[in-house]
Amino acid sequence: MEPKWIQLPRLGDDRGGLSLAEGGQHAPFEIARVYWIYKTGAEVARGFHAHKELEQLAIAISGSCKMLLDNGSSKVKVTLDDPTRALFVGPGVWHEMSDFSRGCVLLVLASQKYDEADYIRDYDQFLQSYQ
Ligand code: T46
Repeated sequence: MEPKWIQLPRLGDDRGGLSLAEGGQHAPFEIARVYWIYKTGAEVARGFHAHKELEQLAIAISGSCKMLLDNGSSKVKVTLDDPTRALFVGPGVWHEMSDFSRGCVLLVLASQKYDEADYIRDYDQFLQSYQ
């Protein structure tokens, strides 16, 4: 599968960087929730689920990590290491995050509030639905 990257505005100047994401413009959805993942050890892998409806943008605003994306037919592993570039993670995409650098902060903008019922956490069940 092809990863979908969204280039965010770079408004930095000689004082430092400044980037942004507006709902409905840079994010192709209205933003209902923002969360961030930090202090994850280099040996830790997390994710291991797909969402049924949730749309998300993931941005490594500090440091780097990798994300495996799997749509049931093909997989791709990408590196998030640029605070001006967002990865779109749509519904029906199994994702696994790994290789967190020291100090990595992964910011995620989500289209819906948290709902555990939207998660598919069993890989066989995911394949049954999306393969
Ligand atoms: C995703 C990837 C990229 C909440 O109660 N509210 C929330 O908004 C979130 C995000 C999580 N939680 C609870 C659910 C679990 O009991 O926090 C706990 C840890 O979440 P989880 O194990 O799902 O974390 P990750 O890193 O595996 O996955 C997270 C998001 O949950 C998920 O939607 O796509 O990051």
